[in-house]
Formats: sequence, structure tokens, C-alpha cells
Amino acid sequence: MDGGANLQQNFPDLASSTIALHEGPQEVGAPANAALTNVRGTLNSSPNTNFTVHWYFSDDAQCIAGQAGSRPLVFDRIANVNTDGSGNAPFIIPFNFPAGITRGIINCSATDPQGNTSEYSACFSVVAGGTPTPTPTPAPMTIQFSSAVASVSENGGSATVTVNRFGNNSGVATVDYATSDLAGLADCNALNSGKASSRCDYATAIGRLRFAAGESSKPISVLIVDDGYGEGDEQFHIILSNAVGANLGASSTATVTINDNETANGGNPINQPGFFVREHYLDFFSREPDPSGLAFWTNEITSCGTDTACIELKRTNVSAAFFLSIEFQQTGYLVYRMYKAAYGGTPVPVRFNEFLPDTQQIGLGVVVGQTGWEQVLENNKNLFAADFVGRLRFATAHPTTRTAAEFVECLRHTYASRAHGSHQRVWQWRHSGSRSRVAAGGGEPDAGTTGVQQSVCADAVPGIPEKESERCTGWKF
Ligand SMILES: [Ca+2]
Ligand SMILES: [Ca+2]
Ligand SMILES: [Ca+2]
Repeated sequence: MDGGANLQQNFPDLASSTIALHEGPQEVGAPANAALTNVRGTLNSSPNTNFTVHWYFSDDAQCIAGQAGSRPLVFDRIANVNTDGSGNAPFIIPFNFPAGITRGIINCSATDPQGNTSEYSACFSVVAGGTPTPTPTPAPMTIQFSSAVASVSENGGSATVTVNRFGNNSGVATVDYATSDLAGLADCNALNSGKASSRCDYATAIGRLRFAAGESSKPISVLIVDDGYGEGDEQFHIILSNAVGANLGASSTATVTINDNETANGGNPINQPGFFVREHYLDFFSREPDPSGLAFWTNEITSCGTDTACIELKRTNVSAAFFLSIEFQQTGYLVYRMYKAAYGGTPVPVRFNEFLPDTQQIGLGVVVGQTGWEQVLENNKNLFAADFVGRLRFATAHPTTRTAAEFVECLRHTYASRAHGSHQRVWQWRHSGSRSRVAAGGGEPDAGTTGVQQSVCADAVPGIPEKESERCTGWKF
């Protein structure tokens, strides 16, 4: 309420009707010198009275009371602003910015029929084109391939495709992927009319991509087999499914073409020591060999020269070394033991399409012998164990109504009763841990991930005589 002159008449209150929740100066208006702008205001004064509102526009950046009125660039009046019984009257100031002016201030005063005029209203900032922008519709959150097609030379090592996440990426999201082909069970030397086979031409890749907050792109690599067949270019697919935290986009299948690098069939490449060893890295570790490891194991075979009996023995031993390696024992064989401990049964109830993604999850980025491999493996194991015990199958088999002791005893019985006698003790070190940690101990030797290879060879493999552990010596992987 005005306490000053002019019969203590109230001044108008200018505000945009659309910004009632805002207290400060607001941007209203339209593009400069274009459409008319309406500044909305309300007057609260004497009830049931016919007022005239005088308004003033100035391009001053600051507004001291009355300034706009004293140096207006544009001004006008609005007649017949009639207050209601409560003394309120809305009004609209139709306004255009002068040429070359894009911002300024407006204020106004109100005059009653007797000529009494209020003081000036507070100044109100106006900006050309400042009409509040409608909130944009958020881009849909989708996950899809960056391209629906990819190609790789048969001797290119691996095919890599990129999966992108679009839209808000502030949360986490996951999507499953799996390779697929139409080759069936055809032999590798059979001409397959352009159909690549996971049994011959590439290594099956199954897994789950995990987009952390802020991540919007992930690669999938599929290892390629450089065979000796002149079979022509062949294709397989990578299929995305089960997106969580986003929807699958339109491009959820990528077709990969393997460009052949022979025109005629050659010899069986499995007889080449380097090919033979790389296949072991692909099959056991789902990764390319590290150069030193490849050289070591290849040399094991080539050192035989032309001695075929020696070559045969070394090939056998190299294969055994991969099975007995820390890297396999702590990935694929650990998965096998966890299924065995959790669910029992003979054979252990784990299917290939369960075993492979689980193994690849634990082995992701693990190269035993590389700096920091122990921590990478440990992190992978912890993540996998938490995932494993969170599955419906596990929750059904091991309801949480069991006490910790009952739970551990159940796992111990499930595993140890079917295992080599020496494995009775493998549970001891896990007994006080969480369900995931206990599960992660699925037959794991006390030596754990930091154990020397010798202990793994001696302890971890039921039915493997201890003397076989000598196969592991000389290379730690
Ligand atoms: Ca083929
Ligand atoms: Ca080839
Ligand atoms: Ca080929």
C-alpha cells in the first residue's frame, strides 16, 4: 500500500501472467521489431473504479524508481482498467521494441477518474525474443549399433562394432549381445554360401554391455579365425537384446562380413604352431594372445623341429597348460565350479550359452602377468559373484530364509560331496563372507588369485594328478 502522495493511491504491479512463480525480472517478448509483445500486469487499487494505466519503456539497463518514466523511448496508455469489488484489475500492455532495441525496462502508473496518479510501478525487464522456450521433449533413450554393417579381413584378428547410447545418459544402462549365424553344423571345409560359422570362422561372443553414468559408446569385439579355406566372403550377425535403462533402437542387429583372404583351399592351419596356440587363447581366454605368451607357447612346439612325436607331445602339453592356467582356472573353471557349488548335479548344470558369457565377464580385460591383472580379475569376480547370486535361479535354489551357516553348509555339501576329497577345505576361507563372496569361492583353492601356478595346478583340478602340475611351470598365465 502506497503511503505517499496522490491520495495514497497504489501503483500497478506489472508481471507476466506466465511467470507467477518467479520473483525477479523476466524475459518476455518476441523477436525484435516483429510480433507484438504483451506484458501482463495487475492493478490493485480502489474497488469498482475506472483507471487509466500509463506505461513507459526505456532501454536503460538499470531502473531507479521513475527512471523509465522520465526517459521513455516508447510510452502509451491503457484506458478503462476497471477494478473489481476487491480493487483488482488485470491489464495488458501491447508493446513493440523500437528498431535496434532488443531489451529494456517497462514500468507504469495508474490514474483514477479524478486525475490522481499513483507512483511508478517497479521496473520490469523485457528482452526481445525472450518468450520462455518450451521445454524440449527429451530425446528418447535408446541403445543401438552405430552401423548395421561391418566388415573385417579374415586375417584382421577381430571385428569391432560400436554400440551407442542416445538420449539422457546420466544413469546406468545395460544391453545384452550375442553373435549368431545360419551355418548350422556344417563342416568347416564345406562351402557355406556366405554363411560364417562360430565353429569355424569366428569365436562366439556373448555378454552384457554396461554403460556407466555418462558413458554413451561401447565396443564389441569378435575374434576372427584366419582359416585356410577359399570359401568366399561370409557373414554372421551380432544381436542386441534385453536393454535395461533405455530402449533398443532401430539398429539392433549388425551384420559382419568376413572378407576371405584365400582363393583356394590351403593346408589345415591347425598344423601351424602359431595358429594352434592362438586358437587356445581364443577358446580358453576369449582374447588375443599377448605377444610374449604366443611366442613362448609357439616355441614349445617349434622347438621340436620335425620330430613328429615331440610335436604331438608338446601340442598336448600346451593344451593342458591352457586348461591348468591361472587365467582359465580363475575364469572359465571358476564359473564351472560356481554352478557346481550352487546347483550340483552331474553333469554340472551349466549350458554353453551360460558358461561363455559368464566366463567372458570374469575374464574381461584380464591378462595374467600384465601389471595389475590381479585387481582387474578380483573386481570382475566380485561383480560377477554379485550378479550370480542376484539371479532368480540362485534365489530359488538358496532362499534367503536360510541362515548364513545353513547357506554355507548347503554349498559346501553340494560341491564337496561331488568333488575331489581335497576340496573339502576350500570353503574354509569364505565362511564368514557374504553370499556372493561365498559363492565366488566355488571350489577356489586357498591360494586365490594371487596363488602361484603350482598351487593351482596341484589343488584346483579334481582328478589331475599332482605330477601333472609340472606342465604349468615356466609360464605364468
Ligand atoms: Ca567358413
Ligand atoms: Ca585365411
Ligand atoms: Ca578363408
